[in-house]
Amino acid sequence: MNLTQKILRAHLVEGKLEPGEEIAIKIDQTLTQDATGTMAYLELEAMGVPRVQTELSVSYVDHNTLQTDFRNADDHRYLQSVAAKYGIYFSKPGNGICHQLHLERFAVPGKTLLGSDSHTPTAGGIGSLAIGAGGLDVAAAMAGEPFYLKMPKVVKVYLTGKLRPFVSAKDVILELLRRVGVKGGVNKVFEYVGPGVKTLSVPERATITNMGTETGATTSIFPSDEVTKAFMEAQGRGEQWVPLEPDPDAEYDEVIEIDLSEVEPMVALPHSPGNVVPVKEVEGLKVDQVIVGSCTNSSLRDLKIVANLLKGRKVHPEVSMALSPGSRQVVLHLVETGEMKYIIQAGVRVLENACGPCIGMGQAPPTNGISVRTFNRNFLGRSGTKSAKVYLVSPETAVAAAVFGELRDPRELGDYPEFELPNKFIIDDSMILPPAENPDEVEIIRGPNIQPLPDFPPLPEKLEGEVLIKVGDNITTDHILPGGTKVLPLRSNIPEISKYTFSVIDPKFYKKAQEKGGGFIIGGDNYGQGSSREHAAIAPKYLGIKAVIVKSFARIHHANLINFGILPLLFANPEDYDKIDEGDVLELSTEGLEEGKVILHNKTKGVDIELTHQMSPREIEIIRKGGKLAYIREKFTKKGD
Ligand code: MIC
Ligand code: SF4
Repeated sequence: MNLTQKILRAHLVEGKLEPGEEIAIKIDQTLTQDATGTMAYLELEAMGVPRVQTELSVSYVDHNTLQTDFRNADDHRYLQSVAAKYGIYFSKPGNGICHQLHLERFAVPGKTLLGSDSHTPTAGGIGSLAIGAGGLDVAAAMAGEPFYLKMPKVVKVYLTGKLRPFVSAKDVILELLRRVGVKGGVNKVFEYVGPGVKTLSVPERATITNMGTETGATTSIFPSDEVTKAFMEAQGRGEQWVPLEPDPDAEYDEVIEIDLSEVEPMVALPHSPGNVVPVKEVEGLKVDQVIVGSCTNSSLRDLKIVANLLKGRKVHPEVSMALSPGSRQVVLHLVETGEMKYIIQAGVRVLENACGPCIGMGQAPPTNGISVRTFNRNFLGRSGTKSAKVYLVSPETAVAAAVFGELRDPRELGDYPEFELPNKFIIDDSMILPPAENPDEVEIIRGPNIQPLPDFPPLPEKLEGEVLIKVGDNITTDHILPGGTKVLPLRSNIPEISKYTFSVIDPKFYKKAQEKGGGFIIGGDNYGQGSSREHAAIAPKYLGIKAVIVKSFARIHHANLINFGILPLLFANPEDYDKIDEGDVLELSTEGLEEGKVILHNKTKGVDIELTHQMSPREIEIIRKGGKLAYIREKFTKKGD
């Protein structure tokens, strides 16, 4: 068996481990972050279980930390009180980014982790089977429900050789993205094996599994070996280490080979992480802004290289360089070794240990600005400036851009600095609060911006309405519902946040949806790629969207649509996409769902179009009930009878 099959087998609750089959697995650990967490905990409360049923659940606060008014702070207080009551660890704002922290302090090889954030696979760097999901699925896992997914294909990524100086893990995942694109990983797991594995440290492996998300993959995973053991010992968690590797004769569905010694410095061009070319091809591009950070590249390894490359150098006069470190542990080390001094001396703007600019919380680039970032996403408008162009690179290439004022091959910086990672990390968990010992005494604190989740009725037999928007391929959840300083604080208030639905593409969408009383969305391939934010399903649902009809879906968004009772339908013949325009009136009956065939009648054009779907019988049952909350409530009520 391969590694993925081994972990899945050990956690299998239902189904067969055959690609495409629906399986259910037991979840050992969960994580949430604040931007998806408030909704997830409102859902958990609605399920009526008194304490979480997992081995470990952690609630992190890292996204909404700007606190420009009461709303973020109210959410933090709500999250802290829910965590205390329900048996969840709470990581305070300022402690760091959820994925970096989970890797440092909690992730365990061989365990399953479900997180309400699409970059949960970061923990795959330590050998955990870590999957991103919508908040409702994570809430259900906390309540003890298994997690359902389509058994993915397992791709062997065979690594040989060793990275050369100035080429790092980010370049490896950019190279994979160059080869497979942003939908090349849908319903697949990338399992990294081969002699090259041992040349990569755990944080480097985590950079690769983190950004594997951008291929659409279910997750990515590395074996747990001596390197993993040393990392866990240095984190004071040696006793949690277990060895884990695929059997020597393990079988895989596909094979990709990467010779690490041949990887070049790479860059993802605007506006997709899949637009990858070697840095050499865009050399000389003038740069306005450089930012290092995000859950992809903010480990101690990454910031040490940044500090040592900046030593004795200055940020170019026409460049603004910022840094958002991954965790307090990382910063404490940089302070202790004096490396933080090189960063400050160079003229870097040091920010809080949080997601920050990665999700548009501050540091928006200037008009038409060129921004070079070590992040994982460069979707249109995500930086906060719609006319800006964001380029994704490694920490090494970011420093070169900051120093030269233009994109350059980082090897032009001269000698690659020597640096060492500590045998013992500085461990200070004082910003991680354990759950309350007397949960009954804890009162949950809700601010005025925290609105209960609206109730959605069961699916009607007949759906009729207008096409409110027709979009193309690779529409991201940032298109459907953006992040940023204005919208993110509304994550616990569906009526308010729904006003921003599709605002990046069509600012009139909200008004139109209101006037028409809802309707349909038409899209192309890979609809809903990117984030796990279930708000990209809840807000359209709230506005009366009945069905989304596309050529293909991204995994998490497909699940979120079902969870909130929006029909996810597919064109049986992709060319029928051309037979529908915005403004057309459509009509369909949901009778044929169980048979997998739905006939759509385009009343405006007078044509019938054949549709299909990828929902399992269980998912059809959920959608018929109006969503997963209603489905679970019913299940728990039955259990209680
Ligand atoms: C992102 O990187 O897009 C986010 C913000 O972390 C999201 C979660 C969210 O929208 O809250 C993700 O990746 O799932
Ligand atoms: Fe935070 Fe950015 Fe990572 Fe999302 S991708 S979890 S916003 S750092």
